[in-house]
Amino acid sequence: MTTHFHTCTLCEATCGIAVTVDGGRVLDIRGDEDDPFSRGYICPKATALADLQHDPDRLRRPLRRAGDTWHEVAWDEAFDLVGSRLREVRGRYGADAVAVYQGNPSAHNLGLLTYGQVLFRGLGTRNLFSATSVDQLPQMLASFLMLGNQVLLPVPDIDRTDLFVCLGANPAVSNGSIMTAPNVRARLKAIRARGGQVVVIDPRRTETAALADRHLFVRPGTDALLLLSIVNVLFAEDLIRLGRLARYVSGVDGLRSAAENFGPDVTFAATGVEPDDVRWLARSLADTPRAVLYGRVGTCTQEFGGLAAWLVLAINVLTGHLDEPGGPMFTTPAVDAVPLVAATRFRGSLGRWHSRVRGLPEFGGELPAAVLAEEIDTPGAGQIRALITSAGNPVLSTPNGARLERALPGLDFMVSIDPYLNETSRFADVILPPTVHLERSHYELALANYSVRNVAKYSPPVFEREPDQRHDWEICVELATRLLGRGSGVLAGALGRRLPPESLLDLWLRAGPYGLRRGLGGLSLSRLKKQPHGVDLGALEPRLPGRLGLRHRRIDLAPRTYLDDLPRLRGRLGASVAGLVLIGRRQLRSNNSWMHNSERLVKGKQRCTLLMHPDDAASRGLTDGDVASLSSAAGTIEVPVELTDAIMPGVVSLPHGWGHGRPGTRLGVAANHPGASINDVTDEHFVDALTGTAAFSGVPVRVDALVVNTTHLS
Ligand SMILES: Nc1nc2c(c(=O)[nH]1)N[C@H]1C(S)=C(S)[C@@H](COP(=O)(O)OP(=O)(O)OC[C@H]3O[C@@H](n4cnc5c(=O)[nH]c(N)nc54)[C@H](O)[C@@H]3O)O[C@H]1N2
Ligand SMILES: Nc1nc2c(c(=O)[nH]1)N[C@H]1C(S)=C(S)[C@@H](COP(=O)(O)OP(=O)(O)OC[C@H]3O[C@@H](n4cnc5c(=O)[nH]c(N)nc54)[C@H](O)[C@@H]3O)O[C@H]1N2
Ligand code: SF4
Ligand SMILES: [Mo]
Repeated sequence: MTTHFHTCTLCEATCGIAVTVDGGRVLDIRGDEDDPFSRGYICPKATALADLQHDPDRLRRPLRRAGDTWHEVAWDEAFDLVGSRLREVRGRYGADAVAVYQGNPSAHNLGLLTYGQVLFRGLGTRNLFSATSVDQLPQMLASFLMLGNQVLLPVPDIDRTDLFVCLGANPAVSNGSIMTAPNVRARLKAIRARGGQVVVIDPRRTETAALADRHLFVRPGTDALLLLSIVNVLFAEDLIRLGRLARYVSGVDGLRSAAENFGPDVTFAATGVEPDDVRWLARSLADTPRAVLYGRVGTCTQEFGGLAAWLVLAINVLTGHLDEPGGPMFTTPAVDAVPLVAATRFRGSLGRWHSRVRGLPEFGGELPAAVLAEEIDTPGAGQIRALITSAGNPVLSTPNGARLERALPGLDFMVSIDPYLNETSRFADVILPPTVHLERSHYELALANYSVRNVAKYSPPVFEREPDQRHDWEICVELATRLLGRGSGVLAGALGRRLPPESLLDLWLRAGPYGLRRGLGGLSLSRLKKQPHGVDLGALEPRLPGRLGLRHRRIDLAPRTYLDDLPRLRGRLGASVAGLVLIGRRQLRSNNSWMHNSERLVKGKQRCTLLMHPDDAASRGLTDGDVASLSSAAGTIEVPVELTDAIMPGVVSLPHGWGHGRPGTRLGVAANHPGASINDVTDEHFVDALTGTAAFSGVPVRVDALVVNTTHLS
């Protein structure tokens, strides 16, 4: 029996785990008490890593399709097949004919963040897609346009703040996002224990609201209006306090005039937030020395997500909180992404090209996932003919996944790099299954940049992989050598052989802020290996103006891109909202679309329910537990209704990532707890027109009692 220390990477909290192993099986997974950051905390999902490890449904060798059946093939055969078919498509139709979708787990995967990018970016396709455009894109755009670097994202200094205003996030359940903070519930409680306040602004009185001093309902999709009113009050009441960074701030007057006609009395009808509450919010943010306005996925994935993300950052600047203790701060990570991308195109870009069918803009080299289906199913020059999915399940995760599902069989070729035969990968011609968490080493390359303390941790694999298993990065290197032509393909191959991701990590650690430059005791991979619980590198420190970079030595409060989008927002003021709108929610025992094959996570009562206010239910003849039809412009699904007054009247909420009842998958447990996919109802045409980000919040829907009333639920 041995105990290994590793990291749970199912969500962004990245808790340290202690994994006890006996005879090749996980006996037990606990929180690692000696991890200086997570201190023994884990949520119920961590133990499900054992189910992932031992899941009989998990693929370990490549699968090749023959009609409706699959057979295992050797790796070389699979690589050669994928290589030749993709080369064929590229040869005939050009580089853009091969699309890529990179999903959420890529963010935690050292191999995908290194050699994955060599392959996917190296393909040179304009049809690059990822979870970014169904998630944090607006926040990255704000950092790019206002601070000059899309990866320079501020993190709430939650451990020192005295006012945490939480907009469109539910960290008590999501465990924090762009705020890596193990045991965020304890950190939220500590704010109140030290006399501070937590305020939640959300169309649902959430689990986070239950820990807060105040909760305010806001109508879905109207955050930008609410925020503009806060800006309006800050100027009207002379509450602007630029503080230390004043001389770097530009665009103050532009922002003042932008907010001029959006006073709290004007926006009230649309947002539902009382003018007095808006004034109270503005004054509290201005008058609390250590305060932060934190906006997350609910503010991004909506019709005005771009504007909302701009205004969140702008308000933090106007009130003098940016880069101050207790405010939104910047990390000093051991491997620092900011200088790594500062000189490159990864610094940020918007609209360098547009999607072929609908003309939505490129961002950071990618197109919005909302156009993926139409780019496949709309004939003509430039049509997508082949698709690579890597660590993504876009059939369940992207708006109108049902259309994508209908489009995928029309591809000439599809390959999925994924450990499961799931809702998306079942359409592939070849599935290349990588090793999973406990079979590989881990360093949190990306998310350590967004952590509430500076931390670094390296974990070796818990299990030795079987000889015929491949890591993600090895799969990517093999494909790169077959696809990227002589120059970069050979280079990728040579690099991969000589410099596995760990070696790159070592170089970056040594060159980083705690590396050898800081003297002989600096961080390196071998040093980290001697600290299996990780190292704490201290609290966040003020980093501006240094981090603004030489090309952008200012904080721009009024970028043209946003000012030009304001007329669209003004149009929203008068728009009447009749009927119901749909929002999403996350659940503690659920992790996006892919952990429902763990019995311990799905057991118990059905969780894929539609939350509805009792008044809305009564007027439709619905009672608790009834199955109703939920329909939108995009489609219709059937869902059980759960009544609660914790949701705003006129709003209904369904979690995402369900809908496992599809034929042809190999997910034995999930198939018994299928639920319905919210993304069969979300609408690929309902996006933030500025950024192309999917608008999952505020989708107009109808809910009707089913004629045949199935009152009993399994
Ligand atoms: N309606 C609605 N839709 C949403 C959201 C919402 O709030 N509402 N949220 C959006 C957000 S924020 C996100 S991030 C996306 C997430 O959606 P996706 O990007 O699709 O990611 P997941 O659903 O997590 O699916 C992960 C896939 O990767 C596979 N996988 C797991 N680990 C690995 C690995 O190490 N390597 C490889 N190669 N594969 C692996 C899994 O089997 C699974 O197929 O969903 C979005 N969709
Ligand atoms: N347990 C669990 N944890 C997760 C995940 C998971 O699937 N399960 N997914 C991970 C991922 S990929 C991500 S990106 C993070 C996301 O982490 P969070 O950003 O915390 O996301 P959610 O928990 O979805 O919270 C979004 C909140 O926005 C609210 N909301 C919806 N529409 C609006 C609106 O228009 N305005 C406002 N103000 N609020 C609105 C919703 O009611 C919800 O409470 O969570 C991560 N952690
Ligand atoms: S909060 Fe839960 S899922 Fe997230 S990293 Fe920690 S243990 Fe894993
Ligand atoms: Mo996400």
